[in-house]
Amino acid sequence: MKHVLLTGANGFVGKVLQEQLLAAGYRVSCACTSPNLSPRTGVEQVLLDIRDADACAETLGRIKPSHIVHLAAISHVPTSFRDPLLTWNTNVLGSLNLLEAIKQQAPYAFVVFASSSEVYGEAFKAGVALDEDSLCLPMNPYAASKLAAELAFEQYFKQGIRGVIARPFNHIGFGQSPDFVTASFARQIALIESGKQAPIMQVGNLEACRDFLDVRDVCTAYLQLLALSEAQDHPRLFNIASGNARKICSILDELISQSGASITVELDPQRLRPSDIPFAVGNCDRIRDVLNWQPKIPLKETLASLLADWRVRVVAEQ
Ligand code: A2R
Repeated sequence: MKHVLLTGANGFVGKVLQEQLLAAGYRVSCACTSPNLSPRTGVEQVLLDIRDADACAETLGRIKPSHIVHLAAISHVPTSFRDPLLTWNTNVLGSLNLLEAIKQQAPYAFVVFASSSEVYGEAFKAGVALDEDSLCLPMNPYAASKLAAELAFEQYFKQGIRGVIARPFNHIGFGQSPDFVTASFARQIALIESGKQAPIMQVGNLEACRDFLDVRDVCTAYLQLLALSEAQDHPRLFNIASGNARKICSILDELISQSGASITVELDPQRLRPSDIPFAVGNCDRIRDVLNWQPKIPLKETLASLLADWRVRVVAEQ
């Protein structure tokens, strides 16, 4: 049976991916830093801090997974500015610890590394959809750490480790932290609807264009990338993108129209990122041509699920 070790299993993407892996027939070992008190039935829990090299080796030696999806990371850009050491230790050294453990304990395992479209950084200023051969010019510690981890993966691939690197564009959906723009919008709308917030929304830069994907579509792409373990020859690097540019204000308009509440929008200068880029869209030719993957879930549906999630979550908030 195919047995996958999923790092970062309790995160936004990990929770969705667990479901899809189980549905696809994988045995799933979920690695997390603290126990999940209500784990998904059918998965096995593993406590693992990837900054601990010995623990990585012990875990890989015990589990001997056939597949690995490496999601664990400090994934929040402002946190990476606030705590670069934590970011580099987790995203780079943590990845190296995992790679060494794979090399020593599970050398036949096939690994999918979740990097990020953020690695392109300043290259987005060209204003076109970027493909995998585009320059990488990271603009924040998070992006730089992901690019460094990619280099580490490429080195281990050269030494015979099997796997691929994915660069997902902005994925959104239920369960995401309100630190991210669409979740922040949905949370505020839900708070306004429930009378917990005055009908004024605080927003950042609404003019930026992004390549938004439903997290479920991104997880489908990860599953298809795992299936490359059966292929003789394949590219090592894939954008996960829709190729569609969407202005953030169009997302806000759609969410407000789905709410029906009367809402005033106000700019909050604190929400403007120091290094914001106006246009960040991915070329998706490779993943479409090699895997026949493309996003299936309409944006309207994604935003409806996001709003429905926040309507439930704000009830539980103080
Ligand atoms: O602390 P936990 O158990 O909640 O796990 C977080 C995990 N993580 C770690 N796991 C092991 N050792 C560490 N030292 C460590 N530090 C953090 O990474 C958390 O559950 C997970 C990341 O989840 P999110 O922040 O929700 O990220 P998301 O959106 O699920 O993104 C998944 C991946 C990330 O690598 C992104 O950079 C990439 O997709 O694009």
